[in-house]
Amino acid sequence: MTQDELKQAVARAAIDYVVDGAIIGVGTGSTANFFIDELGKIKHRIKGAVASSEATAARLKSHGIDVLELSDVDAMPVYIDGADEITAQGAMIKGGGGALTREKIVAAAADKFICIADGSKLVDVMGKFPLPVEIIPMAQKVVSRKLAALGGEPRLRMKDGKPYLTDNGCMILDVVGLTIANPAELEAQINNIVGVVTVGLFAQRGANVGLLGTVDGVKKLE
Ligand code: ABF
Repeated sequence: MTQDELKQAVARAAIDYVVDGAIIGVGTGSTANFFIDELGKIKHRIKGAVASSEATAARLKSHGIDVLELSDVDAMPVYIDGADEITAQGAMIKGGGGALTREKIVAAAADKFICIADGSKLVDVMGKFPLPVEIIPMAQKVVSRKLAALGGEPRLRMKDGKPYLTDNGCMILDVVGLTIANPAELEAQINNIVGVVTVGLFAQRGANVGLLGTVDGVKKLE
């Protein structure tokens, strides 16, 4: 099976976690896109969705799914999203797609986080994937120094020869060379660096359920 077929399989499996009549939190990335396409087939069963990025909002709307503002939503049973790395305990590195801040906000508002990923995302120890850290642009140098002091090499994410800017108008430092033995501790440390908006470690609040696409079928972490 191709990686896309594995992503499609977990996207289909995630439909089982959709609560009828509810508002669904929806993530960002290629796996989340497959989920949105599946959600479009059963849009009559849901009240609407909260998007974690402008790209996800656009894709939801293209399927005729009502996109609601998080500030207009009281309850959200599930948030469904991908990850760049995930451990057996449900801790994740997210943000490869640049949407980590809104993903973390929408995930925090949901009762359950269902992570959908192809099996290659499962790791024993996170850090091989560069850790995204969203920052206030003026803080680039001061935050970079603090991240280097934590043992990583921060690299400013670029796009078309200019600093990449998130939906929030912020920059991203991708930190390479980390071996993240204690994800929750590192998440707290980086959260405390002045100028950091969001760190792409989802460990203090990780996934409640992980659905992993493998050649042997969809495996469930929980
Ligand atoms: C998103 O899913 C991001 O946080 C993460 O980078 C991305 C993974 O992308 P893909 O599903 O395309 O592998 O939630």
